[in-house]
Amino acid sequence: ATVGVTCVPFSGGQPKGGVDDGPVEMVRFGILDQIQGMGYDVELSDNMDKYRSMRPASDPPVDNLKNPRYVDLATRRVAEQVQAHCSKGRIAVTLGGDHSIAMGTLVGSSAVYGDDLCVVWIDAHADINTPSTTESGNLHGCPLSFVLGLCEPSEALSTAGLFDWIKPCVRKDRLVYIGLRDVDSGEKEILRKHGIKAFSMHDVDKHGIGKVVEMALDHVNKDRLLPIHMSFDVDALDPTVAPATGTPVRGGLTFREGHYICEAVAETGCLVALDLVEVNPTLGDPESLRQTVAVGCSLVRCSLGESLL
Ligand code: DIR
Ligand code: MN
Ligand code: MN
Ligand code: MN
Repeated sequence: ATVGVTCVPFSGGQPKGGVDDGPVEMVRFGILDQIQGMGYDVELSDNMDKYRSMRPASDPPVDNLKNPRYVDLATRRVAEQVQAHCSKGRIAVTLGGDHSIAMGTLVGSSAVYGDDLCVVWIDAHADINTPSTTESGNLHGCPLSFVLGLCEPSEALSTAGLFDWIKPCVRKDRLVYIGLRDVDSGEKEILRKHGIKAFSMHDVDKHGIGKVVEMALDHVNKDRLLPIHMSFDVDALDPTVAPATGTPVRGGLTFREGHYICEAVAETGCLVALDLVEVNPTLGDPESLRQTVAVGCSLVRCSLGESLL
């Protein structure tokens, strides 16, 4: 089997620099050799430096959204690169970068797998703000509203010609969350209104991770036959496990709980795309950095089946 890796050194979806160095550090840590060492062929998307040079000279907010042109350009490129991998039957692994890049990864994978695509979103946050509900204006808090088609029409965005290439491409009943613990009130309303299934840290405490993952997969993929796109924000893990990330929230997944999710998804044999995002090597001391990069790489390997016997 072949893994198609796309490195996305991109930080335009949120205000902190450094998250664009996440993929660089993961590659330096040896993730590509590690995947190859597991017996996969690895195909690397070309020219990752292009992402850095895509930043427009002028990019004022539109509808409160920050860096909208930069995010539009970068995510559109991500979509092309992920679609190219998926259409060749490769498992598309995308290393971020902030979570806004999931607009691109989901457009890319769904272009190939269509309505069948199941999305398993592992995060402390719901990332489902719309351009009208977002308080921060950071697009890494918004990717799901775009791909689910939940954004209200915006004259400002359409006049600027932004994000008009993103059509609703993920079904609401094929999205499930694990790890939530910091959800904005506007987002809670969206989850309720659309009946989107979410397992918070409360549910993990209550049922245990084994049961939660089983219920989550039952919800989106009862017979374990549909293709799965897992989008893993490293801030889903507890900050003691993954400290080097932009918006850490206490009370997260343990090292084992995070790995269990990846192992269980690997066990289905249905994984077609994986995002590993929000590793920010510039936040914290050298040991926090090493620990976070190492855990990010380890989650990728486990999702590809490293711990299966
Ligand atoms: C918040 C934080 N809901 C926002 N989101 C984060 O800015 O929309 N996502 N940190 O990862
Ligand atoms: Mn998050
Ligand atoms: Mn356009
Ligand atoms: Mn996120």
